[in-house]
Amino acid sequence: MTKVITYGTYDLLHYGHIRLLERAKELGDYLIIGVTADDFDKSRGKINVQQPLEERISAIRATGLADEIIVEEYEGQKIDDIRRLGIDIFTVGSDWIGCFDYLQEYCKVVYLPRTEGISSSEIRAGQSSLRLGMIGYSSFLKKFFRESKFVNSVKIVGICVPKDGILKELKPEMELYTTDCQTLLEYVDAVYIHSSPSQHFEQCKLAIESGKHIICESPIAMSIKECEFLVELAKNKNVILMEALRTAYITGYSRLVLLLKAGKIGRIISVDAVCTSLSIFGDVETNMKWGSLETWGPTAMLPVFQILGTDYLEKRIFTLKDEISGNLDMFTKIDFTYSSATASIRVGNGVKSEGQLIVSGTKGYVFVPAPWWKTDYFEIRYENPLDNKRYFYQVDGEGIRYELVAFSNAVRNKTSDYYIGNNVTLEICNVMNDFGCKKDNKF
Ligand code: C2G
Repeated sequence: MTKVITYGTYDLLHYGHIRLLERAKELGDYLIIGVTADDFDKSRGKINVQQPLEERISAIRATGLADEIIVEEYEGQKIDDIRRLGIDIFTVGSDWIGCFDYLQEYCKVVYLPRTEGISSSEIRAGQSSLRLGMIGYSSFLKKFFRESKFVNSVKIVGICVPKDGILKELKPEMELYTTDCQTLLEYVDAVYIHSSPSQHFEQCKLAIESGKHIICESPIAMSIKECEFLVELAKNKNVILMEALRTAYITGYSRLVLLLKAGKIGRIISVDAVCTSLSIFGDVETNMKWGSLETWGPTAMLPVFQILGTDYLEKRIFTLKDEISGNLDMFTKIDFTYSSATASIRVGNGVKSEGQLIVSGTKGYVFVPAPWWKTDYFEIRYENPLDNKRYFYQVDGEGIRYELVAFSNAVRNKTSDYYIGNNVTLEICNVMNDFGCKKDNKF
C-alpha cells in the first residue's frame, strides 16, 4: 500500500484545495491530510485564518478524500509524521516548490501544479472588510493603525480626535478625520476607543446606541454599574463589545493560563505582576495624561483575576501621586487577599521596576520575564532544576494584530470569543471605581 501525506491550512476550503487533494489521492492508495492548528498558523505568520481548526477539519472530512486526518502543530512535525506513519510520498502544491526537498531523505517528494486564480486570501479579501474608526488622541493610535494593515478583514477608514490637528500625521491615511464622534459613527461599522479611561463609558454608550461594534481599551468603564449597563446595552443592540487588553490575545499568555489551570505548578498561592513605564501614557500634545493604574492596572490585574478569580476577600491600595501633575498616581500597589491565596500588582507611570510576572504554586512556580505582558517566553521551574520547562512563542506587533483578528472574527461570527471573562471585565472596572473614590486606599 502506497501511503501519501499532504498538509495545509484549508481555510474557506475551495476548488484549488480540492483539486490538489484529488491529485494527491491518485498518487497512492491511502491519503493522510495534515491540517494546521490555529496556533501553528499564527506562529508561521498566517494570522488571518478565519475558520477555527475544527471547522477546517470537518470541511476536509466532508470531501471524503481523506483516509486519515491529523493535525500539524509544530515546526518539523512533517519528519516525525513521515517516519511514524510510514509515508511513501509527501506532496504539496507547486507554490512550495523546493521548500520540502529536505524530506527526500525520508520519502518521495512530489510538487503538484497549483490551481491558479483562487486562494483563501483572495476569498477573504473579497469579503467586505470591517470598516473601523478610531476614537482618541494617544500616539498609540499610530501604532494601532500600522498594525491594522496586517489584518485583511479590517480597514481603518476614520478617526475622531478631541481637537483639530491632533495626530494630524494620520490625516492623509484617513477617509475621514473629524472632531465629531457622531460623524465618525455614521461612517464606520465599528470603533476602536483609546481615549482617557474616564471618557470610555460615554463614548462606548454613544457607539452602541448607534449600532456600532466596539473594541475599547480597558477599563471600558469606571464602575461596575456603568460596565453592566454597557454590556446589557450591547446585548440589546446585538453588537460586539470587546475589551482591548492585548495580552489576553497573545498565544503565549493564554497557553500559560491553561497550563496553570491544568495544575502544572500545583495549587496556586500567589500571583505577582509588575508593569511600569517612564513614558507618561496619554498624549503630550493634548497634555491629557493618565495615571499608573489607568495605564497599567487592567493589564496587571488580568492574570490575577484569570488565575485566582475575582472573589477576593479584600484589597489594600497603596499609591503615590505624581508631584508634577498632582492628581495622577505615579506608582500604585494593590494587594489582594483571597481565602487561600494572595496577589499583588505594582504599576508605575514615571517609575521603573522589573516588569515580570511570577506565579507561585505548591509544586513549582512560573517565571515570565519582562515585559511579561508581551508573553513570548516563560519558564516553569521546580525544586529539581532538571524538571524545569521553557516555553517560546512568536509575538508580532505586541499582540495588536491578534486582538484585531479576534475582534473581526467575533463581529463576523456574532460570538464574542471571551478571551476575557465578563467577571474580569467587571472587576477591573470595580477596582478603578474603588481607587477613584479612595475606598480601600491606604496612602
Ligand atoms: N493549493 C493549490 N491551489 C490553490 C491554493 C492552494 O493547489 N489555488 C494547495 C497548496 O499548494 C497546498 C494546499 O492547497 O498544497 C493547501 O493550501 P493552504 O491551505 O493555503 O495551506 P498552505 O499553507 O499552503 O499549506 O507546510 C505546508 C503548508 O502547510 C502548505
